Amino acid sequence: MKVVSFLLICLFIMNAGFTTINASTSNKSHMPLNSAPYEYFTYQEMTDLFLDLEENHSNIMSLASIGRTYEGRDIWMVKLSDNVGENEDEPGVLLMGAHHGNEKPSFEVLIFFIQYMLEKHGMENTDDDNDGFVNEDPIDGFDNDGDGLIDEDPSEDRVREVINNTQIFLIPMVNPDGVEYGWRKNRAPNYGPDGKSDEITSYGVDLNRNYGYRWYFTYLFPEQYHLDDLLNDRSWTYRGEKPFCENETRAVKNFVESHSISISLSYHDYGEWMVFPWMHTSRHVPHESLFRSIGEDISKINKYELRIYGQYGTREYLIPRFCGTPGSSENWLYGRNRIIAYTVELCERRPEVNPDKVFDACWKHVGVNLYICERSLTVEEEKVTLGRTIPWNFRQGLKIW
Ligand SMILES: [Ca+2]
Ligand SMILES: [Ca+2]
Ligand SMILES: [Ca+2]
Ligand SMILES: [Ca+2]
Ligand SMILES: [Zn+2]
Repeated sequence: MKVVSFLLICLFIMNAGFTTINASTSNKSHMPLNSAPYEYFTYQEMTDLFLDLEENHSNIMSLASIGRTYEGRDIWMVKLSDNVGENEDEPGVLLMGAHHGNEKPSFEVLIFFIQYMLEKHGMENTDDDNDGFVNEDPIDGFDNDGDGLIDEDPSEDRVREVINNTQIFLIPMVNPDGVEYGWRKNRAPNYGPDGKSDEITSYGVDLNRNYGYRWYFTYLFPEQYHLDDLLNDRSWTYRGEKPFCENETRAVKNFVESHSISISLSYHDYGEWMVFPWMHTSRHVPHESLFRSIGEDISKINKYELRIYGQYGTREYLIPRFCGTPGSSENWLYGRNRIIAYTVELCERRPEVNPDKVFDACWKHVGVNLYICERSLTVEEEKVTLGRTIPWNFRQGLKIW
């Protein structure tokens, strides 16, 4: 049902976008009174869709389970690329959603993106807005042709080029148990904070605190990291007994370590802002200029604020500026694997139920995802040339590689 309606949705967004674009930044109104709340995919609907899409697009899409959750759900990974069955010498992009199960737009944008890519890959270049020009206004947040409409005629060739030249890996629901249960953490039982209790004391680990990078650093500054919460199995940010003790984070770890990834986005909601490492200290990352350059480019497309942890006057502070998120995926992706990794917080509120707002986030992030795929073609080289603007030594911080 959702597949069939995809084109209609596209048309709807575009039409909605055209009339409201100028007002949208200042428009504080919520959902129109008569509009039904947005219906997000369920895990089962997403699974059925992916099985269906794989069958119909097996040349450029493959579906694999990278692991199972505590409740036995497969953690699906979708790959989009030409020669999809082979591991080609093309840059890899990793897009993840729903580390937190109650952040539904984070998987919705990825499901939307997958459908968009498969649909457009097989299409001739099309004059989407019927103005006699073809592909004159790509999804980049700007009115490229000055006709008052934004992003109304994106390029089908662009989709083909991205699919032909990169390998896109998507894990839309890292935490399907949490999605189904409708909460932040996963659903594995806890036996006390250190696993030593005889009885179940609570359920769930915050998966975006369970990645194993600078895990023990938090003990140096317990108050700044809200260590009590990280260690309390009943809290929303409980990080688990040890790094990668959860099926979901281990599945991502094994996947990343067996694939070549250059850039990664992890979608969350909410707030309409983005961050990049470090997440455990306000000190600058070695590749800060590269992180800023890509982050600022993304910001032009989605108009989200790029927040910079280390930017705190002219001094560098060891402790985080605003609490930080030790154990987050970005910290480990960059710290251990040198992947240029961001968190993107979608939407203005949670839950976002206004269909216009959800569609708007989906549409913008088609542009963002296409952009980072394109940027992945040069990023390994940029890591060397633009790379380490900050000298890396013990005075600057702890040695990481
Ligand atoms: Ca077009
Ligand atoms: Ca056109
Ligand atoms: Ca335009
Ligand atoms: Ca545009
Ligand atoms: Zn989140």
